[in-house]
Amino acid sequence: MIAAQDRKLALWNIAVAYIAFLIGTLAGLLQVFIRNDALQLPSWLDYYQILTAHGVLLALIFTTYFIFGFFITGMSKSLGSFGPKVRLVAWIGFAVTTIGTVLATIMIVSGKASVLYTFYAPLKASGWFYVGLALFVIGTWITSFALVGHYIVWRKEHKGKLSPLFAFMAITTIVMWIISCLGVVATVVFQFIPWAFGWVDTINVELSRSLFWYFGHPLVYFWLLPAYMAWYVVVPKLLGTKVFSDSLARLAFVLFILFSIPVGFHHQLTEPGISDFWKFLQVVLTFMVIVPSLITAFSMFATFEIAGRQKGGKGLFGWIKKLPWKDVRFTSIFVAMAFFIPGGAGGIINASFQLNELVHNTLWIVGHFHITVGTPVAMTFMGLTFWLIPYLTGRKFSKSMQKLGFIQIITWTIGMLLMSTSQHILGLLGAPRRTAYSGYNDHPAAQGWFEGLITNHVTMAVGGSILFLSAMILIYIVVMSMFLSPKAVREEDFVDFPMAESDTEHTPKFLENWWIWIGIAFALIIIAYAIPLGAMLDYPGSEGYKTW
Ligand code: HEM
Ligand SMILES: [Cu+2]
Repeated sequence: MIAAQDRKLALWNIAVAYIAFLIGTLAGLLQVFIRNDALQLPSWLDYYQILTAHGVLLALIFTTYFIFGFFITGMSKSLGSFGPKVRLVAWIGFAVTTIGTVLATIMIVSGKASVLYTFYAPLKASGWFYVGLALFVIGTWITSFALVGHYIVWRKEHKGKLSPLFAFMAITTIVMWIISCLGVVATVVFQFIPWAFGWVDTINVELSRSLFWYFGHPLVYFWLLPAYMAWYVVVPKLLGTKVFSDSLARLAFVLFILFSIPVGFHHQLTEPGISDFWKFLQVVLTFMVIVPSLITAFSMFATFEIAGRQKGGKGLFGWIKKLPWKDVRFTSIFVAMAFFIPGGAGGIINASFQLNELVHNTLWIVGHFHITVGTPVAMTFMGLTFWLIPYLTGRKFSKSMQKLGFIQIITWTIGMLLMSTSQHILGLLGAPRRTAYSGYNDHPAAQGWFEGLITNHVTMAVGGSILFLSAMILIYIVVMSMFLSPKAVREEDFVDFPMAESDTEHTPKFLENWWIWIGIAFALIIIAYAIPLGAMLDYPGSEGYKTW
């Protein structure tokens, strides 16, 4: 059991995450109904306001707070309890992040910032929305520094030793996060804030979008790497085995630092302000990320097979039957991984020059990120929640809770299959994303989109409702494990943090030499970005627009 003060810190982070999840999924439910012409909003509430809340609360707030809650717990468990300074800095980080979150949320809810979570210029929100965003990011940096500080203390006390795998992976993720946030901080502080408060008249749109996507792509890895940490470190323990290969795991993670940042242009393939050469270069670098992704897939299946065979699984696939399917902590993460197979393949499609033309800005993209962040990441976090909160509160995770956990996972799976499949198909047919319901003046082409078996309005509404039901079951589990479930008293009732052993005997030391990886990362960033961003500095600016 980790120190009580560290538990408190982690629990506060997780609590904020689930408040965001509650409001965010409610917004999602409304969206499904509005898009399908089944709900008309009152005049004071706007579709784009709700959609902004959904994107910000789920993709930014829920993920980030949950990730820090997980990191704080795992760092305290693997490196030992935090010292008073680390703890204080982590609380300051939490406070600053939360002030930013509250400020940005108030601006969205009061209708002053319906700019969607990408806040593309020249859409112009209240300046306080951007101040909220800046505080949010700076707050996460402060928490990150606390965790890095804790790690540095450990390294000093264990000279020449490799750090535990969990801590190494958390620090890798944080390094990537800090480098990538430089882009969003630059555009928010130097472009958006002066413009939104009226100190300057215009904004350089292409530059702001490029700085956003310099951050926006690694952002998806900031969500994904903590899920991978669970896959690498938690799953083997649930299977009763060790990490398949410590060096392979560390190699995959450092490759993510290198190849997740200099690739933002793959979100801007349709933009005229960037020449094809730079788009091409960044697309090539994008595809490099397939390497650590496949390393991860390989390690996972190797772990499954080894564990299944140790338990007596025979033949080519007999080991599959021996996996602990009745343990919701495992099954949830397995389903999450399964969703990532089509999710990852979709990512390769999106990043391809020509196919991007077909899917860009259509509902296909919405289908895509609901089977990447919306399920593989979110469901891994759900699978962690089942034991993480009881671990932190010292409460029981009873048999009936475990059953409820299964119902939650199954409903999320069904709801997401319905919703995301229909979104993928509708996108291919041509239906745009980020729109409230529009029949395009009853144009037959638009009407035809909704005639399919799973693309019709009823199926989609059912899918969205099942998802929301699932989200509410999860909220129930969270509230129970936080406040109401009986305290564990007997030894066997205590829920533990499943952290697998990892042999570092054969792991090369250079994998933990940060200067190498940070150095190469910056070299790649400069190669991919210096010239095209330099050219953008001369682009003319645009005045702001409020379209809502
Ligand atoms: C109850 C579950 C959910 C439902 C019913 C739902 C529904 C939707 C719908 C219908 C849209 C498309 C809106 C449009 O393009 O007009 C959307 C967008 C989006 N969703 Fe979800 N979603 C759910 C859960 C999630 C989760 C768990 C995440 C991430 C962790 C997520 C992240 C996003 C993001 C980032 C967008 C894009 C927002 C934008 O275009 O600015 N959603 N969601
Ligand atoms: Cu991307």
